[in-house]
Amino acid sequence: MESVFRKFTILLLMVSMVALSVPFGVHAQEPTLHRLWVQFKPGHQASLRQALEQEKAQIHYEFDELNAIVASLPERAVDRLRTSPDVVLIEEDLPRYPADEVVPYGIEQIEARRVWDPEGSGQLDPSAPNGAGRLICVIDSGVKADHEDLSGLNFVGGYPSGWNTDTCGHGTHIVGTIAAAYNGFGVIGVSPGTVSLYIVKVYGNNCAWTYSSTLVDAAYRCRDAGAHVINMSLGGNHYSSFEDNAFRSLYQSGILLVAAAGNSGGTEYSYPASYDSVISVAAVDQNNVVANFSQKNNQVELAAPGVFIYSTVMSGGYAYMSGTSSATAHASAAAAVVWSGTPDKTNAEIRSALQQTALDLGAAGRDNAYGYGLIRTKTALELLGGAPTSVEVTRFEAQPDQTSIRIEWETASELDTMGFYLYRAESADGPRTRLNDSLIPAQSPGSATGAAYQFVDALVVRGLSYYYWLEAVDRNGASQSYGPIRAELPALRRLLPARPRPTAQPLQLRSQ
Ligand SMILES: [Ca+2]
Ligand SMILES: [Ca+2]
Repeated sequence: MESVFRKFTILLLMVSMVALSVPFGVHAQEPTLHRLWVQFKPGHQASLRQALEQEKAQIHYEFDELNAIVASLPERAVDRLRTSPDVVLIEEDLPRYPADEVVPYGIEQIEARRVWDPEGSGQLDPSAPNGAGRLICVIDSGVKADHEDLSGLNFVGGYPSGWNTDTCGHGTHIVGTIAAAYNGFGVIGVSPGTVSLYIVKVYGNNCAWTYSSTLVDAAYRCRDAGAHVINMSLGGNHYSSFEDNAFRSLYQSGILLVAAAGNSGGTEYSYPASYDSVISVAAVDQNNVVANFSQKNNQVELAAPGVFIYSTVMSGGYAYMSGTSSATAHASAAAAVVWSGTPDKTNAEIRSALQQTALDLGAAGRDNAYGYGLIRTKTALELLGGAPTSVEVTRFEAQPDQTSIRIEWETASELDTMGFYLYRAESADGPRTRLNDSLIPAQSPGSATGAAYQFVDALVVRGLSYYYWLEAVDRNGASQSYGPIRAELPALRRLLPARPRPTAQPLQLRSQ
């Protein structure tokens, strides 16, 4: 560790000498403009505007109700403005960002995103399984296939004609939970836009009921379409020997069957969930507490989120729905994600892995409310050996110090960590410069304990925003990118007196 520390100190000093002569020179030519809220004294609006115009400020807004003008002006002008008799207060005009895509809580709760985007970057990890290559057949009310968050999905077909429309909304919500696209808006599915889907529409203009024969016919159509998983967010409380036989043979043919435990809140069986060949899924809330409506019996096998689930609706928007239906959708898609990472496994092996790795809830061991417990997608994948190597960065932050910006990050473990590169740019989409010439190595490769890292970027100019990215390299050489995160040394507090010249500081790498 000593030698590593020294090596990086030298490296950064070398980088400093090169960099010092370049960016500082450029920025000295053009004074940085500060975009500010300037509050004027009542009655001084016109004279403030005149003063700003004399300073060649760019005026963006005048808010009469707030006694304020928003303008961009050079630093020296700000100094003069501070002592102006027209001015009450000067504040920075702060950035406000657009609202992001909503990640419904269930996606995190069942460890789905930890499989395909562990760092939450908004980009799929190219080496991670995500359901691609598996086919889920959804037997429901059809789907609004032209919904903005579903239209890009991999629908391989459906039955009957009109399967791609939905007149009661249930199926559209279920499909959104299974597979809504990871596209920056709307919601995200457990399989983020990547699993293949076949849709069998068994309800007409209401979502009231269908015959068991129609359900069996639908399931056969799923099989004929090549389904790996059949999602049945439906059920009824009378046993049918025909259904039982049909589902047993479908299971024996290699298809994973998933159905809703039922929403009556009682202990009665619900079919098809309560056939031995079918996984019966209970609903839990965000706190892993079983929903009061979720049926509890000795056929309940797994639990998944099913209370206030946010997903796509047939009006084209998004809404909440509760039910073991939604829990079923989470379970089906989780199974597809696991299976896509371990395509050699059988349906029975996937089912067994989901049971073995479930988070035990309620009474110790398997119980009638939660079954084996909450589905854990990533853990199931790990059990089957299908998890990709990855570096899980749990914290990545940049903080201004007196004269530099301190970048810190931590890993959840060092099991797969080889090392890191840091990159910097002056805008979120600007050209990036790598800050370290050679890899910042993992502190204890192979350790199950995480580590903390620090890098001091001393080559910064006050008042400029910097964007940082962290590239984490795993032990197979594959990398994942984190960021950008943004930081700047505040200019305003330094307006008086004149700003000091930034000084370079050696890089620090510290062990935890
Ligand atoms: Ca989306
Ligand atoms: Ca339990």
